[in-house]
Amino acid sequence: MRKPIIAGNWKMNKNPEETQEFLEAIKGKLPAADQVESVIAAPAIDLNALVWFSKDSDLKVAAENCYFEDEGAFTGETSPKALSEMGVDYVVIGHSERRGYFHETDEDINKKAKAIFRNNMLPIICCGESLETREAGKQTDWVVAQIKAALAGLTAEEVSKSVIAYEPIWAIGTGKTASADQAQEMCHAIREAVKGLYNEQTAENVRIQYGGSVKPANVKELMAKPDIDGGLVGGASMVPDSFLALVNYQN
Ligand code: G2H
Repeated sequence: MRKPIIAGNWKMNKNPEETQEFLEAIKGKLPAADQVESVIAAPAIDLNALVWFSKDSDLKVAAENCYFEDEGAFTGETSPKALSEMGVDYVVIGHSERRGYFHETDEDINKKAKAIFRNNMLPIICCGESLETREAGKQTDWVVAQIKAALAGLTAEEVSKSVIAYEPIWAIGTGKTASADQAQEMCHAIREAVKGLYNEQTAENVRIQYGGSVKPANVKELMAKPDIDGGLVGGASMVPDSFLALVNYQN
């Protein structure tokens, strides 16, 4: 059985003080870690507070990005080695905002996935099509190609532990959620692609999230779908009560 994984993605929001206030508000209210994995992906400047909180709670911590080299003369980048040493669990890679605004390529994302495993963390690998691609009916080929490129050279064992987040670009921050059926259809296609690239067991193990305007009102319906194992949530993860409603969706 795959464990559900609900991850907040704060994007470029919250300073360390606001992070502390958020953590105070969710203290003692997260679901047990053996039921649901609760994760927050936060800006690098907030990670220290989250890691300290996570030591004594069921929260897991994600960075929103990292570089693919461990250290060196790369001004302004974040070292995956340093993230791992400070206690970060996951790194989100390939978010459509990084691909779009910062020109991240499939090759960069693949190198980052390898760097994350090399440093004993796990990737949350984002994929998703634009409205134009969906309207042309090419969404499945597009997303499968992104996944194939991101996973190139990873072992079955690594892919088994990975998280893939399907986020249709047209549903991000727009209030337009893909229907639960549309989300399920693509998450199933991703699992089938993993089966073709690796094997049945790897496909059964890999966890696939849906992202794009997930909120307390639609999380249950999405999570009821057989191939949706979690959510990557932006806007609705930034208010403590809303984040708590999402991670406690089973109650
Ligand atoms: C998609 C998502 C979080 P939102 O980017 O990754 O954001 O839930 O605000 O659509």
